[in-house]
Amino acid sequence: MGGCRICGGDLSVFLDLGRQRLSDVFRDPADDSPEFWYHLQVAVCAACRMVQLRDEVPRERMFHGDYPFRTSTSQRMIDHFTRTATRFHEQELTGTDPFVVEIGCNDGTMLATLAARGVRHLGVDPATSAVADARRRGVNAVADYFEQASAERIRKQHGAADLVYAANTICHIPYLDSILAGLDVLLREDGVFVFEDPYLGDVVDLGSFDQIYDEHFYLFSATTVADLAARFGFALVDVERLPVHGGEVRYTLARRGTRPTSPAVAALIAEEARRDLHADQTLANFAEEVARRRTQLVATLTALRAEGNTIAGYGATAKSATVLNYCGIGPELVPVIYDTTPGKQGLLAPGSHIPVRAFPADPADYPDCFLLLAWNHAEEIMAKETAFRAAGGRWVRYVPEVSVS
Ligand code: DWN
Ligand code: ZN
Repeated sequence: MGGCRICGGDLSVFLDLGRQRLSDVFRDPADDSPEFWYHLQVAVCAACRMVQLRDEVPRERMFHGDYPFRTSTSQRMIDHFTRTATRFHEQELTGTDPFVVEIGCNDGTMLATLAARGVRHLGVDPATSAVADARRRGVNAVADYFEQASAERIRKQHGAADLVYAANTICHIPYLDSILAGLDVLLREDGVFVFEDPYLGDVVDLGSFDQIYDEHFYLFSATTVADLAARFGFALVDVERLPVHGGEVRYTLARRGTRPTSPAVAALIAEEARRDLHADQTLANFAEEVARRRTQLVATLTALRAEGNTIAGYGATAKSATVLNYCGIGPELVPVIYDTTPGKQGLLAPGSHIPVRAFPADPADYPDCFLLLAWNHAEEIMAKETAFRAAGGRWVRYVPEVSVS
């Protein structure tokens, strides 16, 4: 087994989610070529306690021109990023002619607000089709991977950045040494690097094991991010818990000694120590809960089908690849998944080969039960689907526990 991607320490696997397909590679039904697979095992480092995947999937296989996910498929996420951009504009981008870079800008949902306010900006994302969508919104974006070499190019062309931001991107990148070296080149002396990703503490609390898939290489915490920052001359100066995507933390890094540290950092690190978040026993308990969840979910779906109910998946999320393939759920239990993303419709979900379709135009064609694969958008979805529930429809959930209601 290779060592920790951060410190080279020994890794120990605490959760094995089996042979998995790439979570965002939806398949043409006519394609009969062998499907790429990798082994999804989750490990913790004995030295720095960073939780990470044991195997690394080459980035070009995951983040390519046809990457189908679009940030703007959720109104609640659009609102979140509009608020984020407004706050940046008011608090961080207050100097003369400020410059902001977003790593993994996707369709430009966050940068669009800053572009409309005339702020100098650049989005960087390897997904060319998402970058094309961003440009259509009036956002300056380049199709590229962010790393030390591209950071040097950006610095040369645009000058130093006041702020570098990344949402749901940094946990996707195994080579954080190159990212932090790139930030060192690109950031102004007193600039900040702000990123937000799923929080290990929430994943453990909710048993949301589907936050683990090829793209989510790390599960961060305040403890491990503080350690990571210190290794590269940065300091973790602020943390903020976010209610999006089932619980995330927004981390703010600055060059060591350039910014005061918020008391929130020590408070979250202390809470993680108090609850033994990184302890082998905590992680082993989490793995046991994942196995229980699988047994309960399969039993629940099997019983619903045996009673004659029709079932459809709600949201062909990347996360759902982990759940469906780990639980062995295929078209015999869930014959279709509905999703609003045009780039996923008409294709087959990775591994399970469940067809992905647009939602039925006529609510009479809705199933008896929806398996809520986009559980992280539950609030938004429930508000939109009141008629389904009113007509007697039921929701099957597996986060934070298996339930039918
Ligand atoms: O980290 C990542 C997150 C931010 O986005 C990436 N690695 C990939 C992707 O993960 P995901 O696919 O699990 O994200 P979401 O936001 O949970 O995906 C929601 C899916 O559900 C999308 O395909 C859109 C769809 N959807 C829908 O059909 N109706 C979503 C909503 C809110 C809806 O009402
Ligand atoms: Zn380590």
